[in-house]
Amino acid sequence: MLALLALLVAAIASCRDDGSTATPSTDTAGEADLASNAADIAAARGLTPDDITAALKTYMPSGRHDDYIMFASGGHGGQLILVGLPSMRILKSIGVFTPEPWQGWGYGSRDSMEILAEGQPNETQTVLWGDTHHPALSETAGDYDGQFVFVNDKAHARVAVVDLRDFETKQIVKNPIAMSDHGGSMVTPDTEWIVEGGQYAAPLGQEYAPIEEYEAEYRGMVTFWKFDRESGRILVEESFAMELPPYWQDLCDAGKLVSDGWVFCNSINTEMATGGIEKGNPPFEAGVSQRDMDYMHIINLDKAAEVAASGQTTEINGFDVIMLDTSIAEGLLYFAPEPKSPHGVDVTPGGDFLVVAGKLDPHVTVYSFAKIQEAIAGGNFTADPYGVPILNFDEVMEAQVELGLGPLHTQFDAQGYAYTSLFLESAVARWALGGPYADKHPEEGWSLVSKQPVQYNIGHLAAAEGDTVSPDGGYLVALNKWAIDRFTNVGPLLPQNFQLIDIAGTGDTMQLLYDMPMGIGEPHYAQIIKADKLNPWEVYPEVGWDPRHQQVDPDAPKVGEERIVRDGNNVEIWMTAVRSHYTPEPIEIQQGDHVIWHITNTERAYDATHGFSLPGYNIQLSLEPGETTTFEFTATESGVFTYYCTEFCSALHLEMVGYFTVEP
Ligand code: RUQ
Ligand code: CUA
Repeated sequence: MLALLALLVAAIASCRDDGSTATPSTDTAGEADLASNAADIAAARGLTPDDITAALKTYMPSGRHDDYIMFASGGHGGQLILVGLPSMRILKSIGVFTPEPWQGWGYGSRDSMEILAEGQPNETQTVLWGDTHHPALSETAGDYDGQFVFVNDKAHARVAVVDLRDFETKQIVKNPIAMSDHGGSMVTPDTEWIVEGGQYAAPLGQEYAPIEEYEAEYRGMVTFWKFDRESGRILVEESFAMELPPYWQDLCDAGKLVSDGWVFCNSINTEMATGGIEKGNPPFEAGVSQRDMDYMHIINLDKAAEVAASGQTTEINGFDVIMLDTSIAEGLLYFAPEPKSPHGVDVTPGGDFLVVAGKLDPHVTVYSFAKIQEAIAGGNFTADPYGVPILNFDEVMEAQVELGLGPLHTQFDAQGYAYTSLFLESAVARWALGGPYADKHPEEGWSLVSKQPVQYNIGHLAAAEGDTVSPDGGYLVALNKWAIDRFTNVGPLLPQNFQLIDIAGTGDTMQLLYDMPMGIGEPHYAQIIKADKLNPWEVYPEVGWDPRHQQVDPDAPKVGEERIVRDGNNVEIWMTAVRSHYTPEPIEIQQGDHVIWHITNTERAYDATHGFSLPGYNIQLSLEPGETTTFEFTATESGVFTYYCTEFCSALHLEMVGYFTVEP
C-alpha cells in the first residue's frame, strides 16, 4: 500500500494547481512531506489503495468544474436533478411538474402558473406533482446537442420541455388520449419527434369502460410529439398517436443511423390480465407473466408520419390517432416475440441491434435490425388477436447473452461493450457486443465480460453519452433503488444510492468510485452529457427579459418609469429591483383590489438574483439578472404585509423590503 501511495503522491506532486501536468518537480522535500502526510491520513482513515485511487478520480479542488453533467429524473418528486461527474455534486433541481419555491416555480409568477395549468389532466382537479421517469436530451445527428431536455410524467402522461439556455421549464403537454405513459421521453436522432409510449391500457381519450370489456374497449398507445427547435415548443397540432392493442407498452427507443425512422417499444401483459384475485383472477404480478413471450413493437415512424399527414386518422379528444386497422393495412406496425417479462429496449450506437432484457430471464436478447427488415419483406407472419403481424423470433434474433438475474436496462461505451443493470443480482454486467463491434474489444462477441456489484437493487444505469451514436465511456452511474446500510440512518424513508463506476478500462477492470445519496427524489433514469456541450446564459441577454418566450417583454418595467396605476378596482404596478432596493417601495391599496404586478431585475452582474416574496398571498418569485416577471392576485386579506427579497443578495439584503398595506 505504501508503494502505491508513493506513486500516487509523485503523480500528484507533478500536477500544478492549474491542473496541467508539469515536468517532475525538483522540490523533493515537499514530495516527501506530502508522501508522509498522505500516508498518515490514509492510515488514520483506514483507506485502502482502491479507496485512494477512487478518491483521486472523483475529488474536485475548489473552483474546478465537472467534466460531465447528469440529468436525472426526480421520480415522484416531479423534477429534474442535475449532478456533476465525477464529483457527484448536486448542481440544481429544476422544477418541472411540481412547484419549486426557490425557483419561484408555481408560486405566483404568471409564466409558471400558466405552464403548470397547461398540463392539467382534467378541469376539476389541480395536479401539482408528476412522476418524472425518462429525461431525454435533444440530439443532432444522434448526438446530444445541449439545447433542450424533455421529461415525461408517468402518472399523468405528460411531457415537459426544458430550455437549456436558462434551464427552465417552458412547456408541459398533456396527452389527450391516455392517463399514463412510460416509454417516454425518447427523441429521434434530430429531435423531430419526441416519443411517448403508453403504459397501462385504458379506453382512449380518458373515457370510461367497465373492466370486463378490457379486450374490446381498452387500448394501448404510442404518441409522437412534433418538436420545433426554432420556437422550442412541441407542436400539438402536428403531433399524432397510434392506437395499439391493450398490452402494457413499456419502454421505447428510437432507431438511429441504419434504423433511423423506426421506433421500438417493448411490452408486458400481452396476457391482457385485469387483476382481481377476489374475482378468481390471477393477481397482476402473476397474471402479467404467464406467457413465455411478449411483443416488441416495431414501428415505422417515417411512414406513420406520412399516413398521419395524409389524414388517415381518427380524432380522439381532439387529437389525431392512427387506428390499429390502418397501421396494420399500411405496414406501420409489426411485433417480434420477446422473452419473459421484457423490460427496456436499447438500440446499439450504430442503430444495427436492439437489446431487450427479460426481467425473469437471465439473458438479454439481441435483435438484428437488418434481419427485422428481411423478415418484414419475407412476409412469414403469424398474427396476434388484433391482427398485428408477428415476425418469427428465430428469423430476427441475433444472439442471446446470459448475464445474470433480473436484467433491466442497457447502455454502451466507445469500446464495443454494453452494460446491463441486473436488478435481482445488484450488479452491472459488462458484456461484449458482436458483429461490427467485435474488433473494438479483445473478447469474443456476444459474451459476458465481467460484473461489478452495486448496493442495492439497481434500476436504470447511465453511461457517459451511453445511448447516443457515439458513446464516450469512462463513467457509468448505477441508479440504485435501495440504500439500506450505505449511509447514516435518517429514518425509515431512505435516500436512493447513485454509485459512480469507472468503466474506462477493458475486461475485468470496472471500479466503484463513489456512493452518492440522492435524498430529493427517486430518479428513474438519467442521461450524462459532456459539460462543454452546454452553453447556458450567465445572465438574461437583455434587461426586461421574458423567459417564457425568450425575448424582451415590451411591457417590462424600466428604470425611471416605475409606477402604480389605478383603474377602478384594478391596480397595476411596474417595479424594478436592484441591490438593495425595490422601486416603488410602499404599495398602498384597498381590500378587494385586483393587483397586477410586474417586476424587472435590472442587474447585469453574474449571479445577482433577487427573490420576491409576499407572505400570506402565496407569492414567491426568483428574478434572475435581467428577468421580468408578472403575477396577479386579488387582495382578499387586509392588513400590513412586508414583501421582501428572499435571496441573500448583498450586505443590505435585509433592507430589500417594502410595505404592502391593504386597507379594509
Ligand atoms: S423503467 S419503472 Cu425506466 Cu425500468 Cu420505469
Ligand atoms: Cu435582493 Cu436580497
